[in-house]
Amino acid sequence: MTKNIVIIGSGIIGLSIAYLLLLESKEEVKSITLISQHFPDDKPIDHEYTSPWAGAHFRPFPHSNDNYLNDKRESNYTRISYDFFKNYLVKKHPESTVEITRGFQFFENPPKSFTECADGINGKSLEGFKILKNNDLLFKSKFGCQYFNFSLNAPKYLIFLQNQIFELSKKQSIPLFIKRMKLKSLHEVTKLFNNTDYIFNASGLGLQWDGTYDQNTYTVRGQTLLVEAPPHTKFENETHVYYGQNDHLTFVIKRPSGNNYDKPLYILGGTKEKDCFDIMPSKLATERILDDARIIFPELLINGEFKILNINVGFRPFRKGGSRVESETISNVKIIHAYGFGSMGFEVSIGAARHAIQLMSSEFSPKL
Ligand SMILES: Cc1cc2nc3c(=O)[nH]c(=O)nc-3n(C[C@H](O)[C@H](O)[C@H](O)COP(=O)(O)OP(=O)(O)OC[C@H]3O[C@@H](n4cnc5c(N)ncnc54)[C@H](O)[C@@H]3O)c2cc1C
Ligand SMILES: *[C@@H]1O[C@H](CO)[C@@H](O)[C@H](O)[C@H]1NC(C)=O
Ligand SMILES: *[C@@H]1O[C@H](CO)[C@@H](O)[C@H](O)[C@H]1NC(C)=O
Ligand SMILES: *[C@@H]1O[C@H](CO)[C@@H](O)[C@H](O)[C@H]1NC(C)=O
Ligand SMILES: *[C@@H]1O[C@H](CO)[C@@H](O)[C@H](O)[C@H]1NC(C)=O
Ligand SMILES: CC(=O)N[C@H]1CO[C@H](CO)[C@@H](O)[C@@H]1O
Repeated sequence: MTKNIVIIGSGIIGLSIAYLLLLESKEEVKSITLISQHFPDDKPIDHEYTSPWAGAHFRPFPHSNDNYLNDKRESNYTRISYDFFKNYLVKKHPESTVEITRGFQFFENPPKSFTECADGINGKSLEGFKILKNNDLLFKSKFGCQYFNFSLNAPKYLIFLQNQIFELSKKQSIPLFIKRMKLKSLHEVTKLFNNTDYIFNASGLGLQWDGTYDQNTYTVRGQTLLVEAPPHTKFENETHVYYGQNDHLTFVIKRPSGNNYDKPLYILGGTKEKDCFDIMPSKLATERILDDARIIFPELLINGEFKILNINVGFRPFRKGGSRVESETISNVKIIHAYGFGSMGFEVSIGAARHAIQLMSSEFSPKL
């Protein structure tokens, strides 16, 4: 059976699903309709649209005891994405901006899960994993580790995906419909597109059938600074995350340009604020980031100052208990949910999209 597919959401998750459907899926896709309130080439970018505000890099995490299976599933997504980035995009598509770098994490108060190398944060599944020696520890940190990593330019990567979707659908003569709208509910989709076979729900926070959003989702605000730095610092090939006192989080992630001529740009972060919905940059947060970064990452200073080009504010779409990648049938409509990825939409993107596509194939086949 050929399939008319509707994808809701044009963030990293919705675009990755469309991309992989066209690139590698064996499904017979009849058409793809992408419905979204926002798209990667919007100017200016809305703060409700999370993906373009991301770092973005790969930051592995230990599996927690109380959410072990979910963490394991999400961790698996990140390894699948890493492999795809390293073995496919880096080699075939330099314009994707994906670069492999070295990742570092430093802790002033290291959690046990890190010092004991719990599942998810050890050499078993992390290429190049190493615990740092004392004299390699940054500033006041008591523990640090390193692993191989990637960084990418989030806004440019989204545009790359969109271009690939256009190109691949054309090449394969699969009709692609792009519809910009704010859906009032998932139910509305079936009224607008009455020949829909499958709906992918990649709406970030989980738009529901009845028009509300998943009650378990919530946002965590993130403020970061886009800075220009001197050429050829170590951060060219390294991303650093520093966990200080009082939950101070300070990180630097290269923002690769995809070509060699642009200025060296970095994302300097950042905050993680629950229950804060302010789209305006907070001066206090900016100063906190700068104060910490001045001490921890002084290599980024130009003539003793940070050269700030932009202040980013985005809202990470979290979900209690973890992301939802699940199939569901409502009123005979087959839905595959893929939302609630919090602070790791880019790192899980390829693994999560593949899983969502697998569910489309496996869950809805006629059961005899
Ligand atoms: C400061 C910051 C730093 C980050 N750093 C990283 C990082 O280093 N690595 C990493 O992996 N992740 C990072 N993230 C997290 C990452 O950005 C998110 O996990 C990811 O963007 C979520 O993608 P998404 O596609 O689920 O949601 P979104 O990008 O929000 O996309 C949701 C889509 O659904 C559409 N939509 C929603 N509701 C409706 C509706 N009712 N009708 C029509 N369309 C609708 C929207 O228009 C949008 O297109 C960071 C986030 C922030 C804020
Ligand atoms: C589906 O929509 C088309 C075009 O809007 C319409 O002509 C057709 O009658 C609809 N079919 C059903 C079953 O509603
Ligand atoms: C999208 O996800 C939400 C969150 O769980 C879910 O409740 C809703 O039904 C989904 N939307 C659709 C169209 O399936
Ligand atoms: C980063 O890596 C590139 C490519 O391997 C290399 O040319 C460059 O010198 C490295 N930068 C630094 C500061 O080490
Ligand atoms: C990881 O995800 C892939 C793709 O969805 C799946 O085939 C595989 O079984 C998963 N592995 C684990 C250990 O969960
Ligand atoms: C696996 C892999 O590609 N690792 C890379 C990680 O980053 C370092 C530093 O840039 C590279 O040398 C590795 O090849």
